[in-house]
Amino acid sequence: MKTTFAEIHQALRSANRILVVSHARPDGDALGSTLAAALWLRQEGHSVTAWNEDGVPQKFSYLPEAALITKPSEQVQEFDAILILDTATKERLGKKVLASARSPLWLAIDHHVSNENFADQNLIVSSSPATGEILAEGFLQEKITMTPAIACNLYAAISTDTGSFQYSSTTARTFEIAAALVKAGVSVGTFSQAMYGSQPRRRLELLRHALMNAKFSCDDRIASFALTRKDVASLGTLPEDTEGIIDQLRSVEGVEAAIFFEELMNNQVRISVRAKTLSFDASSFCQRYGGGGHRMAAGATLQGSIEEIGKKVLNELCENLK
Ligand SMILES: [Mn+2]
Repeated sequence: MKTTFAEIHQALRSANRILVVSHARPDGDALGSTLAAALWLRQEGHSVTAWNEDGVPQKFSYLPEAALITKPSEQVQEFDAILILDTATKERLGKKVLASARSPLWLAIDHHVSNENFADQNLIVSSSPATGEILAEGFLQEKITMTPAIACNLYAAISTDTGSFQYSSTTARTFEIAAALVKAGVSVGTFSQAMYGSQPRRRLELLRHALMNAKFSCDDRIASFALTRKDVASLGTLPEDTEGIIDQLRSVEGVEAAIFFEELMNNQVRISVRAKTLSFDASSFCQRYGGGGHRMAAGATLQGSIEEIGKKVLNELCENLK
């Protein structure tokens, strides 16, 4: 069922125990939205639990009240409602979350165009650049008090999912909402420094490796980079380090699509695909491999060796660009 923010707010009023969750391998939008929603519901007097399958990666420890998010409990836990944020499919919540969370009422707020509307009530705004923006819009409509902690989490959600307000999904409304968040207490300079100016050196080593090994194909319209499990071991890379590396490849003049191949266990390869212009749709390209995401940023997981998948996907991507 489709719904509005006001209806979700209404449905949550009678719920005492509420679980707020988002997708596994969380990004800034997933975590910022989870924390903003958890803080909002706590301030309305609910008993709030916030989980993420993978907890909070260290690089997101700058988010105010980040410690509110824990990994799911081992035992099954009953809730009156589950609020799911930024998550296109049920499976993306992760196995442990799905095994432990029980509730008669599932509510979802998301902006993925590939969202499967799997909850009982679904507020999906695919034109929105971030789930954090849909939440902020709802908070403004419903006159919900935004504390500085709530505002910072929403600002981080929007800033990270728009590539610092650069992607074409960024609208005048995005800046109006950002302005409202700054008025509510975000210190732009200090907070941006925490978000983008405090990378571990380990990540720079990965970037160095990526730039040394970048490949250009399809008449230099595609830039790609592969990371093997051997590379991960020698560089000491953590899963959270890889995000954003691909954007360096996309930023090269003439490149229309960038792709990152990451070797996983069990002969699987994860691909992350980025588009530069609206003429190539990364989400529909990834859907042919069972993945999805957004027009400009999408991903999928494939079965096979990294060499074999690299060749196949690069060929099909080049075909797609023509
Ligand atoms: Mn998002």
